[in-house]
Amino acid sequence: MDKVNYEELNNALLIVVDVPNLARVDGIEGLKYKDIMIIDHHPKEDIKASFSWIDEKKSSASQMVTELILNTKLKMNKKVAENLFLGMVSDSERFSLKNTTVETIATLKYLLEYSQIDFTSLYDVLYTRPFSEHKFIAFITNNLVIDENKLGYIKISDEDLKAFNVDLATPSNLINGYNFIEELLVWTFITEDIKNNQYKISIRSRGPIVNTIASKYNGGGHKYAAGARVNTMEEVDKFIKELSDACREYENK
Ligand SMILES: [Mn+2]
Repeated sequence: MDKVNYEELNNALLIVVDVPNLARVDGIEGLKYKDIMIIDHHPKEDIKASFSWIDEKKSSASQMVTELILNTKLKMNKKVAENLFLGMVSDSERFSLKNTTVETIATLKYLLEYSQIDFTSLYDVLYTRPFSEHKFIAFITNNLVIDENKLGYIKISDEDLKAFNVDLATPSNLINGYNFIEELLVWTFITEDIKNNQYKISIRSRGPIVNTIASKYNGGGHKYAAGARVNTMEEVDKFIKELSDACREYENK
């Protein structure tokens, strides 16, 4: 994000996009804001705002911002159009997630016609990666434990991250890649965050609702795509058991 000199700001309006908890809003330490506006497609959580546009039926906040611009006198330049395209593609996992609708595609068509951006070249930005990261994917695949309730989980240590030269954000960026595996109902990557002495958890589901479980472990998110953070391995194991139980209940229904 652009660096802002907060000292110069009086009565700032904080526009929060694509995140429902204040603790997860990046880069606002020291900012004195007078009011908040929300544009989001996550279920509402703790942020209090005078104006909220929250719509869980939208596939991405980028889709919402695109619609806002295209339906008002706001303008977008090429860079903005490119970023909105990338946001729409990545947040919907290339228009494959359940909240992708005909409206999403209509907005996309409108965006591409309006901006005339070279969109197929932009996939390079999203998907080109070093071979070491590909080897890390193989590591996850080889070490993912799948239990009798169709829960897949892996505990990734800081050493593992270092061995593959990837960072703490990498596992959560890769988790959608396990979306079409028959043997998995829910899968979770638990990554050691050595700096904060915590475990960062990403969760995806093809059945049970998981954000309610995540919310018990300092997290939240969408029904089928959520995240959490815990401090001890005991909590991690408790969390894994709870997810596994949810899988069993789902299968028994
Ligand atoms: Mn989003």
